[in-house]
Amino acid sequence: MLARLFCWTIASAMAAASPAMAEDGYDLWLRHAKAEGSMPQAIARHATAIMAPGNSATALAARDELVRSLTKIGGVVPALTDAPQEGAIWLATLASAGNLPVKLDGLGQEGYVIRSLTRNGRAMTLIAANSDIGLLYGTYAWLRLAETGASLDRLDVRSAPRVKLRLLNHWDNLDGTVERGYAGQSIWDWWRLPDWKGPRYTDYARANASIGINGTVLNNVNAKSDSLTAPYIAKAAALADVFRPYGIKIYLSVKWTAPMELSGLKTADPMDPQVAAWWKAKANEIYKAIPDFGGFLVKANSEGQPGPQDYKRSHADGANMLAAAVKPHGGIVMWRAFVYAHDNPDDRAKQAYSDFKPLDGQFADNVLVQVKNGAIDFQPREPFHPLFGAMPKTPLMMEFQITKEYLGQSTHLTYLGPLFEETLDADTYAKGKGSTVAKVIDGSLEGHRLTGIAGVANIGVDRDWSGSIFNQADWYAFGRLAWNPDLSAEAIAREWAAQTFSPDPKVVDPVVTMMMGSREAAVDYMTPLGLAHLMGTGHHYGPAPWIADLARPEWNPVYYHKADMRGIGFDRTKTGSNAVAQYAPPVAKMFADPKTTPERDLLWFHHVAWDAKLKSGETLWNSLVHHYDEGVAYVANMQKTWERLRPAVDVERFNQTKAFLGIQYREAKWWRDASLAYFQSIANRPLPSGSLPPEHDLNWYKAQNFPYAPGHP
Ligand code: GCW
Repeated sequence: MLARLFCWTIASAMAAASPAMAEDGYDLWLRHAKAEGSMPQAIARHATAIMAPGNSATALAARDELVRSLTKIGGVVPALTDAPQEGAIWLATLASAGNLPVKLDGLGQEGYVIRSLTRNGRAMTLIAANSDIGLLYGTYAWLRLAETGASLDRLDVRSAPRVKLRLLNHWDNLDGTVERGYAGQSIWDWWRLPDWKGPRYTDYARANASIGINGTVLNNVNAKSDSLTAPYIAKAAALADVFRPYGIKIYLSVKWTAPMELSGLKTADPMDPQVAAWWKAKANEIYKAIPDFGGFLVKANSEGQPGPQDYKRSHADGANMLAAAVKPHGGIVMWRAFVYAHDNPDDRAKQAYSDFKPLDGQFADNVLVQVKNGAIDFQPREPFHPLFGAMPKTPLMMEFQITKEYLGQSTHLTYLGPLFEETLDADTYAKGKGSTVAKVIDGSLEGHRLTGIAGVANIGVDRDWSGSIFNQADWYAFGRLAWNPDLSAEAIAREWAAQTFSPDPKVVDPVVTMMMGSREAAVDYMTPLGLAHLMGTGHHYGPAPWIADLARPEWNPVYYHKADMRGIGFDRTKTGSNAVAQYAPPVAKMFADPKTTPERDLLWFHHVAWDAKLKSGETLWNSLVHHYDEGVAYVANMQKTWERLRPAVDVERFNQTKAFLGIQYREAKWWRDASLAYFQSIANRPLPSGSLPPEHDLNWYKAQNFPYAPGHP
C-alpha cells in the first residue's frame, strides 16, 4: 500500500508542477478544471481519502481516475486508505469487501450504487457494484455529480444501463482516412500497431467508459477484407488489450466476399459449406487472439457492397451463417438494414422495411438488425424509421450518426441531443400508445434481452478529438442516452457544459440555450418543414437542391423535394408511394393527412401547394421562407450569446467556437440563399416582405464546386 501511495504522490506532484496545459479540448468533459467558489471544499469534504481494496486493472483504473480528477479539481492529492475514514470514498464489490451494506440485485454486471453512509461512525460515500466495471462506471458517475454541483451529502443513486450493447461505429479506413470524418485522420495508427500503442488509446477508452460506452467497431462498414488477415487481427488484439480494463469490447466490420478475396474461394454463398467453414475458422482465429471479441458488423447488398442477395439468399441467411461462426464464443452479429437497390424503382424510404419486415422471426438469436434512426439517411430531420416496432421477433439496434455528415460537418454548432431524443421518444404505436422507439431499443416492448445502440463516431486525431469543442457534446450525449434512453437532451447538455466549461449557471444557462435550439436551426436553414437530402453530391457539403442528372434517381435532390409549379414535397400517402402504410395504423393515419401530420414532417409525407395555408395562417411558400430566415437568425443569435461568454471561457476554446460560428453563419446564409434562389425559380412567387433576396443569382450557387471537401470516400 505504501509503495502505491508513494507512486501516486510523485506522479501527482509532477502533474501539479507542469505548466498549465493549453485548453485545446483534448481532455473533453474529463477536464476536471480546478473548482471555484465553495465547490472545492464541498468536494474535498467528501473525498478526504480513497478506500479501494480491489486490484484488478479495472479497479485500479477506477481508483486512479478518482486520484487524477480529485487532484486536478482540488489541487490536493487524496490519500489512499485501508480503513474507514471520515469523508472517504469507498469503492467496493462484494468480492473485494466481503459483505456490503447495500443491495446490488438488479444492477447486473455494469450497474452501480452510490450511497452516503456511516461506517464505524465515519461518514463516507460508498460506490458499490457487482463487478469492477460497475465500480468504474459508478466512479465516473460520482465525479459527474461532484462537478456539476450536486449535493454530495446524502447520495442514494442506483443506476444500471438500459441497453446492453452501447457501441461506437468507426467508419475508419485502413489507410487512415475516415469516411464522413471531419476531425482529421483515424485515431487508429494501423501502420505502427501492434507494437506502438500510444497514450491516446487509453484516453479514448477512459472517455468512452466515463459515459458508459462498452464497445467499438474499429473499421468502416464499407470494409476491406484485409482487416481479417492475421496482421490486422494482431493489431486489433493490441487495441482490445488497451480497452479491456475500461469495459470496452472490440468488433469488426466485415466484407461479405472476404473468403473469396483472402482465400480464393469461388463463392461467398452463405449456404455453401466451404464458405461457412471459412467464417468458422476465421472466427476461431480471431477469438484466439481476442477472447472477448464482440462480433461482426455487416453492410451487405447496400450501396454496391456484396452480400447474400448476390447468391439469391436473404439477409437472414447471410446473418445466420456469420452468427453460427461466432456463437460458440458468445459473439454477436449486427446486420445493417440500410439498403436500397439500384434496380428497385420504389420509394427509397420504403425499401429497408420491404426487405426486412418479411424476415422477422428468421434471424438467429445472436443477431441484431441495425436500423438507422430514419428511413433515408441521417438527415437533419427524419420521422422515425418504420422498422421500429415492425419486427417484434428481432432485436433492433439503433444506429445514430454522431459525425455530422448532414448537419454542418465539423464546424456547425448543431447539438444532436434533441435529434436523438426526438427519435427515441417517438411513439411507434406497435403495441398501442406508449410503444416508443426507446422501448423497442431497450428490449422492454417485446422482452428482448439482447439490445443495442450504435453511434457513428465523430472522432479523429484532431487535438479536440471531434473537430470542435461543441461536437464533443454529441459524443457525450450519445453515450449518456445509450445508458439511459429516457434522459433529456437538455439535462445532458447541462452536464456536459458544466464539465466542459464551468458549473456556473452564468455559463451553463446560455451555453445550453444555444445548444438546445441549434439542431432545429440547422433544419430550418437546410431542409425545413420535412424536406430532406438536398445537399451537394458526393461530399454532401452545402446546398444543391437543383441536382437532377445523377445516374440513379434517388441520388438526385430533385427526387426528394419534387418541387414543381404546383407545390413541393414527396407524396408518401396512398396517392403517392404509400410509405405511410409501413407505420402502425394510428401513426399511418396521422401521417396520411396533411392536417394531422406534424408540420415539421409535412413535406416528407405530402406534396403541398405553394399557396396552401398552414396552421399559422401563412402560405406554405411564405412559411418556407420564414423558416430559412429563422435558421440564419438563430446562428446570428448564437454569435451574440457566445460573444457575451468571452470573459468566462479560455481564449483558445473561445476563439475556436467564435471562428466556427462565423463559418456557420456564412454557410447557413448560403444554404438559405441558394435554396430560396432555386425554389423561387420554380414557385415563381415573391419573397414575403422583410425577407431579403438571395445575395447571388441561382447560377452563382450552381457554379460552386468543392473537389476537396473532407470526409468524402
Ligand atoms: O450516409 C451514407 C454515407 C456513406 C455511408 C452510408 C452507410 C459508410 O454517405 O458514406 O457509408 O451512408 O451508412 O452505409
